[in-house]
Amino acid sequence: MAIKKVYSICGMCTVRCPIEAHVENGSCAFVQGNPYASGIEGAICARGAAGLALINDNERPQFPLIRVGKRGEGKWREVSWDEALDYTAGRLREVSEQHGSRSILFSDRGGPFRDLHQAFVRGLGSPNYSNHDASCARNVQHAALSLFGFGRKGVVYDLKNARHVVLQTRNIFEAINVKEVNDLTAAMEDGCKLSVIDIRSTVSSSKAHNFFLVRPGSDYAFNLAVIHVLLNKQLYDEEFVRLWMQDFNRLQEFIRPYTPQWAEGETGVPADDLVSFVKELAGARPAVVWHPGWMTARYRDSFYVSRSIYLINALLGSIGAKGGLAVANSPSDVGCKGLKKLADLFPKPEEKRVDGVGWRYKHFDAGPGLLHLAFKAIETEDPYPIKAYIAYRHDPLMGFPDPPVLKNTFNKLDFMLSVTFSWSDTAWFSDVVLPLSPYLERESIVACKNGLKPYFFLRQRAQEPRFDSRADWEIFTGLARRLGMNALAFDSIEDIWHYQLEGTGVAMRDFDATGMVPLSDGPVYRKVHELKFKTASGRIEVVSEKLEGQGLASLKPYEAPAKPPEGMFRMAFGRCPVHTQGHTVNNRLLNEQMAENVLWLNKTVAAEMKIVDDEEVEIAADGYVGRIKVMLTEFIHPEAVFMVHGFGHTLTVESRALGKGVADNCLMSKGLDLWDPAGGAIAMQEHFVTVRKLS
Ligand SMILES: Nc1nc2c(c(=O)[nH]1)N[C@H]1C(S)=C(S)[C@@H](COP(=O)(O)OP(=O)(O)OC[C@H]3O[C@@H](n4cnc5c(=O)[nH]c(N)nc54)[C@H](O)[C@@H]3O)O[C@H]1N2
Ligand SMILES: Nc1nc2c(c(=O)[nH]1)N[C@H]1C(S)=C(S)[C@@H](COP(=O)(O)OP(=O)(O)OC[C@H]3O[C@@H](n4cnc5c(=O)[nH]c(N)nc54)[C@H](O)[C@@H]3O)O[C@H]1N2
Ligand code: SF4
Ligand SMILES: [Mo]
Repeated sequence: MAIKKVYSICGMCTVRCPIEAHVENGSCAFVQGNPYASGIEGAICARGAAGLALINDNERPQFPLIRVGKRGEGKWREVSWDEALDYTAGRLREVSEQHGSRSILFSDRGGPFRDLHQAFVRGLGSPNYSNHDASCARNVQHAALSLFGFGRKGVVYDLKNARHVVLQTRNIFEAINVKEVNDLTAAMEDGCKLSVIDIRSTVSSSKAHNFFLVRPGSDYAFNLAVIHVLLNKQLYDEEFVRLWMQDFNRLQEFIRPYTPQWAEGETGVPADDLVSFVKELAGARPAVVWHPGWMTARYRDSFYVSRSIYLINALLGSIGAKGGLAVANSPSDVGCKGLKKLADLFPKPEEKRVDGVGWRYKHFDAGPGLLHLAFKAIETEDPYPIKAYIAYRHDPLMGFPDPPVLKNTFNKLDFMLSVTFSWSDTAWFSDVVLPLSPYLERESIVACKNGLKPYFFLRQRAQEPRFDSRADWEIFTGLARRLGMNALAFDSIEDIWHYQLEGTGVAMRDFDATGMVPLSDGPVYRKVHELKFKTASGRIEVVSEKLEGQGLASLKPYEAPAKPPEGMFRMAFGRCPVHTQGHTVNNRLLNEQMAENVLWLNKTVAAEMKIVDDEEVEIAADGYVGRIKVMLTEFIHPEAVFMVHGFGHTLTVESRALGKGVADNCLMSKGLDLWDPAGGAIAMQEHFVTVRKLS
């Protein structure tokens, strides 16, 4: 039988690896990584391989739905697309007329397809385009901005050429990005060293040359001591510092008290071990990647941890270096024209953002703002009311703390829409659910990946939708047409692609061979004196005017994390290799791999509590009580318990996920108010729980 190969982009997680889908008789039969993509070479992770189970899943929204019962009651009317889009457009128009277009809030997932959604929100006339990142990487983003003037994606982790990689709050071999895994594995085969700093052992730590098990929340102490050793023992890159570090003397002064001996008392890592580690790092510089972290919405000082990591990389001369945090090239950096932006179809709204970003909080990135502050504004109507909310590819009732409080907030809305390909608590709570075709059944706008070798890439439909679902471009152009946003009312995806590619010199047929169009012949590195920072001084700013202007410290003195109250544990969380957040738990293949989460508990502590391995216990915090099995290990810090995020589903429409395990975000009462004014993100690991033996 003839097999058709379709080059596309995985959508099982936010990484979006290039893939090759094999299609037989119009059905997708097999998926693998795109063999032509560097660092992928045919590879895919378990979740990517389970993409077929997603399209074959009958337990996902199959038709447009309009709520008939109370919010969250799960009573729906199945409607045609015409009715759903007419109804949605009508409700959005009503809100706009009554409260102004600014009263519509949209939350998205960051990434290469956001231009279409940003265009839609601009077309609506609202400044309130937001995303999930206040619950993910905002602290890293803001740390990069405060030091370099550009965001975290202004550099790439050149793992392939690194000689020493440090992972701190980053579990690369389980929280997967296929290219990163492959590049790091290849580098390690060539002698690259790996050091891991975590509160528990992971697959990453099991492969590491150095593993530091630190007290939860003490990372800043560890890093300050590293800087202390680098400076005190003159191990840093003097040329880089002379060229690029502004206010270096302020760092020298600040770091004096933070000796390795002092840090030992905070982190539990012996001072001598830390000193030898720093010497190893200095020996490998500048080909060092100390990863600044990804899911860093954890502590009140996570922003300063990320800042300290970037400073360490700078001291090692690894910013911009081959094998370090090399500069990510955009198309214009390699002499090409970038994609024409759909957002430019409409003027930028002049209205202030409802979350205060850009005016009340001048030090934050206005791009997607801070969603938890927009949620707060729904409640307070300060500075103005928000009356409609569109959750696109977003499940804040699982991805943000304290769902009961958030539901109350959502109850103040006149209209709530969810666009999604799987059920979620947020979709269940919405007024309209528009079923998105899963990625193998839809095409997306052309995407651009900045990097050492920037390229354009394309998501193409591998098969027709099994149900009455649609692609996002179909949904948003359909709404645009009904709302009189004519510029965005494209008739076909080809029209959108042609618009985007205008002036780039790239044609659609250029994607045929591999699904990707590289914009440079090979990787392009900058020499150290060619670096460019977008700060006022043009250098890396140890002291940030923007932070200081808001009354915030650039170099924050260390404050030890709170000790868990007697009989309680700090609630820690993270990922596992076979699930993506909460949205794959009901996937048949992945559910077979891991159906429920367990509670990691320190063995010695468990023995004192007479809890044995695999026993079911009660976990509770502030009125929320759950039951979960324990997994005992000596390799977790005794102050913490840990669980994989995304479990504890309660929707009856998801039979495989229903009632399995516990949802970590339910254990974070009042957590929406716990956020860092310097970094902007929510601090989700500042919560304590009790664990009780049942019998
Ligand atoms: N398989 C899989 N891969 C994914 C995802 C997924 O859902 N599944 N999601 C993607 C997304 S959106 C993201 S943001 C990334 C997240 O990627 P990561 O941030 O690497 O993933 P996490 O597992 O959240 O956290 C990493 C580690 O932080 C540790 N940790 C917790 N508290 C502390 C602490 O106080 N100090 C230190 N040093 N370590 C601590 C945890 O034990 C965990 O091992 O993964 C991406 N890749
Ligand atoms: N307590 C706690 N909270 C967390 C975390 C944690 O570890 N613990 N992790 C945080 C992190 S790192 C992140 S990134 C966020 C993630 O938070 P979310 O972005 O909300 O999580 P997802 O489950 O990836 O996606 C949400 C919904 O989008 C739908 N979806 C997935 N892909 C697509 C798509 O391509 N298009 C559309 N329209 N819909 C899609 C899914 O069906 C799912 O219902 O959560 C954060 N919140
Ligand atoms: S890391 Fe896995 S799930 Fe995520 S995009 Fe890549 S293949 Fe897909
Ligand atoms: Mo994330």
